[in-house]
Amino acid sequence: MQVLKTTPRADGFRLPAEWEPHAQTWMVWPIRPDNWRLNAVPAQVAFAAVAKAIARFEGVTVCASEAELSNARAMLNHANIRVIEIATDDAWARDTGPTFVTNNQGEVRGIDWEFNAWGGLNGGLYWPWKNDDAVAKIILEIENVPRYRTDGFVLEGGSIHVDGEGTIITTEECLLNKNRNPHMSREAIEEMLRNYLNIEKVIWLPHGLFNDETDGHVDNFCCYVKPGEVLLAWTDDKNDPNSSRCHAAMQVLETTRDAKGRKFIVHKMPIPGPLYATADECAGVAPVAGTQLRDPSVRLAGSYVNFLIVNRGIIAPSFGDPKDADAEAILKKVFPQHEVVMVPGREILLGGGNIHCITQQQPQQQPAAATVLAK
Ligand code: KQY
Repeated sequence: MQVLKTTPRADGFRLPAEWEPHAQTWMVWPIRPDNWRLNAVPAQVAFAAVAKAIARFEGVTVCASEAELSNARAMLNHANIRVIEIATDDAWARDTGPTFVTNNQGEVRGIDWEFNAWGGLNGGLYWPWKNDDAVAKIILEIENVPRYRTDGFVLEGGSIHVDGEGTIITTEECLLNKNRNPHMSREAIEEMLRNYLNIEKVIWLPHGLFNDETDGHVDNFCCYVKPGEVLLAWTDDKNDPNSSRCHAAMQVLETTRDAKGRKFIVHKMPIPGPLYATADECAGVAPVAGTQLRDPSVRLAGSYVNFLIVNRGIIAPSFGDPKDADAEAILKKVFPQHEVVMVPGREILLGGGNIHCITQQQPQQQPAAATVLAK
C-alpha cells in the first residue's frame, strides 16, 4: 500500500481519545533476554494475563516472532486473541505500533513514526531497532489501513496523550530531548503534532516520572480520564525525587487552559513503593553492553497511571503494594462507566514500562452512514 504524502490534518483525520470505541488492541510478545529476566518467561505470563484481561472487552492481536509463535499461541489460547508472526526487537506496541487516526466519516489511517529505541545511539535502549521501526508499517499493511510515515521525525506513542478535542499533553523531558529530534525547535515539534494529530494546543509538562527509561513518557505520569480532567502521579514525600516533578506538572496543569478554554481538574494518583528490583530479579537478566542497567539500587518507575482504557473497561497494573487498593478505588471513581480490572504489573515494570506501554488501541472503523446519523 502506498505511503500517503499528505498529513492527517490536511486530510481531515485526528487522533481520537483512548476512550472512543476500539476495533481491537495490539500487543507484542516479549523475548529479549537482555531486558526480560529468565528468557522472558515471567514477562510472558504477565503479558498473557494482560491480553486475556483486555480480551474480555475487545479483540487482541499479539505479534510474536517465528520462534515463539507456537508458545505464544499456547499461552494466549483465547477466543478473542489472535497471534500473528512479526519479527520485532522488543515488545512495546505503544511505541512501535502505529498511532491510528480517524475522520468524521469513520475512516481509519495510521501514523508510522520514525522509531529510534528511545534515543538512538545517544542514550537509546538497544541497537539495532530496525525490526521495531518496521512494526507500524507491517501492522497497517495487515489491516489494509493507509499509512503516513514521518521519516526524520522520531516519536513514540507513549510520549503523548490526547483528549480527542484538540489538546495534547506531553513532556519536555522526552519530546525536547536531544536524542529524539535535535534538529527541531519546540515550535517545529508543535507544528508536527498539529499536522499529524490534528490538535490545537500542546500542554508541556516539564518532566515525566523519575528514572523512566523512556526519558519521561507522559503515559507513565499523567493521563486523561475525560476532556479537561486528568490523573497525575503524585507523592507527598518531599524526599522522593518525584516530588519536584509532580509539583512542576501540577503548576502547569493549574495555570493552563486546554484548547477549549477549560481549566483542568487534576486527580492525584499515588505512586507505588518506592519500588526496586530484587537481586534475584536482576540476576535473571542477561546483560548486553549498551542496554539498561538492572540493579537493585535503581529505583523503578512504577506508576498506576500506566493503564489502558478499553471498550467499557480499564486494565491497570497492580504491584502487590499497599497503595494498590487506593489506586483501584481512584480508577473506579473517575471511570464510573468502566469495569476496573487490576492485573499484576511488576514483571512488566521490571522490563521498563507497564500496561499502556505494551498495548496500542486501534479505533473502530465506523460505517459512514452511522457517523452521519450520530451527528
Ligand atoms: O515504557 C515504554 N513505553 C517503553 C519502555 C522501554 C523499556 C525498554 N527496556
